[in-house]
Amino acid sequence: MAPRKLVLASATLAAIVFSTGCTSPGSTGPQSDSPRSAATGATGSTGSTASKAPESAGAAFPAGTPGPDGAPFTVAEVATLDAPWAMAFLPDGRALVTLKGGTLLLVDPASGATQEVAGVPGVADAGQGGLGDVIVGPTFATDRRIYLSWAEEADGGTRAVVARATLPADGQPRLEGLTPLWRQDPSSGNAHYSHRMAIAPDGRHLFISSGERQKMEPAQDLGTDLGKILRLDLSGQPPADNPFASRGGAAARVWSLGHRNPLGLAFDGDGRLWSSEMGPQGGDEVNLVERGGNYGWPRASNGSHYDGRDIPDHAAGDGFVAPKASWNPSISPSSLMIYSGAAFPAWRGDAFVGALSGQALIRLDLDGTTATAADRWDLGERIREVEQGPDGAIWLLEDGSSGRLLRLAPTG
Ligand SMILES: [Ca+2]
Ligand SMILES: [Ca+2]
Repeated sequence: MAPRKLVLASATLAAIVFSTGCTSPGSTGPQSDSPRSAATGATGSTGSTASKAPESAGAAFPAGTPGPDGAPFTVAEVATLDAPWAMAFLPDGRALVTLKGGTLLLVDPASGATQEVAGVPGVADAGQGGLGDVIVGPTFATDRRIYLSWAEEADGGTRAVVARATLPADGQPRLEGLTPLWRQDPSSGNAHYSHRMAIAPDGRHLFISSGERQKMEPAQDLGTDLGKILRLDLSGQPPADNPFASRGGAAARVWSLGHRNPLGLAFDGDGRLWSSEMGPQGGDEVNLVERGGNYGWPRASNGSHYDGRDIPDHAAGDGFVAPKASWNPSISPSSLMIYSGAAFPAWRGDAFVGALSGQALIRLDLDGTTATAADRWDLGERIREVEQGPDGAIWLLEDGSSGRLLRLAPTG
């Protein structure tokens, strides 16, 4: 586990409470989306540094150590968190970080100091479910609005929920006015929620990835949310110009179908929507998400079923939209970020995928509508989230009960 030693940044140690939880990455299957260990070893970091001024603008970030061989970046460890799942930066430079167990943190990315945000709803923390994605609304500067997803108990199992809330600028960090916008229908077990969110560049449309809950065939059924990417307005209603709006019901929410477990969702600089999707045995995908497109699951996949049964590969003329990139064997793509920062100018417009079983950060060259796998940096840990910081640094969250928050900055 040499990479863990490489990235310890001593300047940050005082602000970090380390977990003693198991970090063995080999304890889950190669394509599992489950954390690498159960909910053991709570870090107890929340609130422990709440008295520290949450300022980061202009603050010095911790110095990093060299990244993997050939990487043009250093890696600095900023915090260690208990099963972090997603992060999003606020305009003031702080970051919101979700912990799968149901905690939302405000993190000072310079010191690693954390504050717990109150008012987070109860979550169904089991299997792949728990607190999920967090994004900052397009009008946050004026209305302080954020969007949150999580898994909740429901008749017949659990389901994903997406809600909006406000994060007041003053007082103790808290959510107010929590308003559910969408509940995944139907309910099911505790896997393949997806529940990743992205707001279109027009600032008016919320896209939600809704996994197929391991049910497979519903991904082809317009009558359910399962296996779809959905498009709603910011009040949760299906816009009249959605591709299947005239059919009403669940179909009216659908933007694209035939998805398995799309855990990454991001817009590029030209307004195209991309997703990263967990395939079955092999066949992980990066897709360009087109209006009304059918992405084939479970009828077409460049992978196969876990029991070895074949699934026809994507092929011209099969009626399905083929992935722009796919992986065999699996990498287990957890997250997707399209880079637009200044720190790595050569990578502007490129896509970055965090890999769970692949334990890597992967870069794809995006050129218009094509995507070409370009770099794969072995990080020695399951990568749960990839995000771009305000200064163009690349931020990662590791998976599991002692998942580190890492900052990747240009070398030299
Ligand atoms: Ca994010
Ligand atoms: Ca196949």
